[in-house]
Amino acid sequence: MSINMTFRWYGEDNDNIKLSDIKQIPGVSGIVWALHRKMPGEIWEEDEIANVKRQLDAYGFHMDVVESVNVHDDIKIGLPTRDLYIENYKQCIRNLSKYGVKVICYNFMPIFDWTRTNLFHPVGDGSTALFYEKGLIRDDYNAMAKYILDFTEKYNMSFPGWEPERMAKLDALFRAYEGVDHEKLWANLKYFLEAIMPTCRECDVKMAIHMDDPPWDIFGLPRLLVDEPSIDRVLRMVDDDYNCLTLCSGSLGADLKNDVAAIIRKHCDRIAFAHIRNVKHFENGDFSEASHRDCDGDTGILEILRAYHDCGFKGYIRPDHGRHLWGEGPGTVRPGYGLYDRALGIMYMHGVWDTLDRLSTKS
Ligand code: DNO
Repeated sequence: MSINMTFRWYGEDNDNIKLSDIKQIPGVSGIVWALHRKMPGEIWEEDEIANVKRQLDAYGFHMDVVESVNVHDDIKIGLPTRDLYIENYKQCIRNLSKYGVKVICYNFMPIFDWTRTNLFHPVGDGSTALFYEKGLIRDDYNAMAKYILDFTEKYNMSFPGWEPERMAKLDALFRAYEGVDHEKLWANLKYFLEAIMPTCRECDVKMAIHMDDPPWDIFGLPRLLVDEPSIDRVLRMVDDDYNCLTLCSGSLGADLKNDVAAIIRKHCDRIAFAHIRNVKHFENGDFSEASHRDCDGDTGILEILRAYHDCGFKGYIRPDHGRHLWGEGPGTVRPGYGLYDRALGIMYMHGVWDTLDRLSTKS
């Protein structure tokens, strides 16, 4: 049973990794891409999409998965201006579908996307990885944002979800989210999804919501997609084949109570996109990201892959964050998105998948 393996790439002038490098990793069929210079709410124009398509075509990669078309804060907050941004979002869906896009990965996290306290934490073997120090995420969101923004400024690298333009108005953004509690945010997500589902159907584009990372509230901001009940809820709330998941094993796996493999078995047909990432926990609540090898973390990578295999998973898959290896470090690599460890992750996943294939044809 074949697997649709993909690799996230930030774009020609925005990533030190070249498509020609990715081409040398065995068994990668497509590139997970985005127009990273777009602000949430802007329309992705056809000529801009066509330009990326030309680049990917030259290497025989498909462009079926976009990560991410970011959702404007006004939609998450539920302001009257949301309808305008929803119209723009629909136009993005239409434009993307013309170039073959099948899945849009997005998130509904208020203000921040993934949150870590150290981007290059020593793993102990000479490599570094993204790290979350629980004690550092308390009240002072400005201090944490400053750490990330100093990094992006120093290395002239902006991260999706951490756009300097948005971060510059952080206090105002926090004020705008006052009163947006969990239920309000759920209602705003429902409003957004119900508004765009007809366009998704018409264009055959699946919306695949990413889990919240980490899967708990931070800085008093509500986070929704954190565990099995919340995943059940989003799928039931808008029960449509085009309302799907980006099932991120590492985001969910940051909370040891989550049984990621069980969630996969329950909802496999609604998982459009699988992110495979391994996480290692420490007793004080801190966690570090780890290699994809099962025993290097506590996420249960083997059981997760077995669950996808057993269910006949038909979606797209990619290695998620990797460690930084062999000279990769600040300035040479996007945190979590180096070449080598993600390539090793792919080979590990292919090894497991091929073995499961072989075993299942023999039995
Ligand atoms: C982390 C990524 C996320 C993801 C967004 C989707 O590295 O998996 O940042 O792209 O949350 O919108």
